[in-house]
Amino acid sequence: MAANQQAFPALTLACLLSALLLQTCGTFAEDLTWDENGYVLYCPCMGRFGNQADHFLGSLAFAKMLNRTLAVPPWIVYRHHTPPYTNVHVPYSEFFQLEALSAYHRVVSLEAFMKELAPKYWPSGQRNAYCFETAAHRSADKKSCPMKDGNPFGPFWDHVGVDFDESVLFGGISFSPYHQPQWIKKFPPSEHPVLAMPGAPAQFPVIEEHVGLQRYMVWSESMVKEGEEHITALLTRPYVGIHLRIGIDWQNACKMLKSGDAGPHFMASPQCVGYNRQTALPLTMTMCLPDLSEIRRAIKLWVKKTSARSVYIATDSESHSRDIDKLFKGKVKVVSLQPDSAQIDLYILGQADHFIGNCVSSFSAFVKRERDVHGRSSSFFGMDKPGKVNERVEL
Ligand code: GFB
Repeated sequence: MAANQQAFPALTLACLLSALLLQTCGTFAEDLTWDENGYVLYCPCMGRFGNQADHFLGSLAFAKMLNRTLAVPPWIVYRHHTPPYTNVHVPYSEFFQLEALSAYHRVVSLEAFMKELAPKYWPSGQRNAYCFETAAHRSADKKSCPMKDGNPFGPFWDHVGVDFDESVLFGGISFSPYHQPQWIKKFPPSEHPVLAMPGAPAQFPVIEEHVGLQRYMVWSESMVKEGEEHITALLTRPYVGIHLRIGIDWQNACKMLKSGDAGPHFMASPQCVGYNRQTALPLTMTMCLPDLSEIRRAIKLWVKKTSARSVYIATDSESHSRDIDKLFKGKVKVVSLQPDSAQIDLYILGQADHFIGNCVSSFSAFVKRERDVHGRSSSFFGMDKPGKVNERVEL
């Protein structure tokens, strides 16, 4: 992937023109100007893409709540099974348009912040870390934020060239709007210009109020081009896209449901059982880990309902394409790619005429949110109508 950390040639030209007229592109122009309202920096150090995306939406909302510019971090991609096994840090703009975020709030890429602004306004020696007291208690001296302890923390801050000097601890506040006045009072930007945190200042999963921020996550031109090329080459519309999250780590995670260690709110499940704990619908094992008969049932149902001519299978494991193929006796094309980029799967699922996702997976949740923004239909394995228990088996 081409590193496109902060160079927006086409955009820069557009900005130059509009800057002459409107002076609107401050955040994206080559020469960044310092925001006196301060910045929020964080490491997307929990989970893989879907988890990081949930956290990103909450962090964006948090930065807006404090009226600080968000330094948008790169995505952390893990290579647990591929040499050299080190993490890759993919600039946000490689997958999504950074500039599209500014319709909601002021942003700058973390890479541009470090290159253009940090040397002058946040120099070494003045780099404070901010964390909960409880987090600091886990460190060796019990009073330092564990900013660089272990993977992915250390490699992340090393990637952007940051060492921390002092720790500022806080407690008794959360990232919710309820505590906005306390944040502002505790950390005025004049004294605390850069709030750098070990993790995202956000909840997981994303809270209901922030789900709609997905509209500002717009695929980059190169992702659209690549995704559309795959769709044209492989699929005939209408097509149903399915997400099979069935690999070994997922089987282990769903065991918690079976053993009763998890309630209806388990990872991304609020997206289908509802966000209110009091009124949440039951979360079944089929919704977490659909077996082959449920996979076949749901696909058959939605292929029939949408008169689909092809099925796209995205999976973390086995595609079951032969079994699915048999269902339609060659009348429906069944396609599965083995993309090394999860984002291509996400793109293709987002564009499907209907999507069947996994209720508990934040990878599916990304697709569901994007489809909701564009008014496209989605269902889940084990739940044909989101927010409604399956009453009978429709075929
Ligand atoms: O995205 P993610 O946070 O979703 O993590 P969950 C799952 C990762 O597995 C994705 C790969 O980011 C991909 O790298 N993956 C899963 C897939 N499904 C697909 C697929 O259909 N196609 C492709 N190409 N890749 C959480 C994890 O996963 O599950 C946590 O973030 C933890 O670390 C937990 O493992 C149990 O919410 O599904």
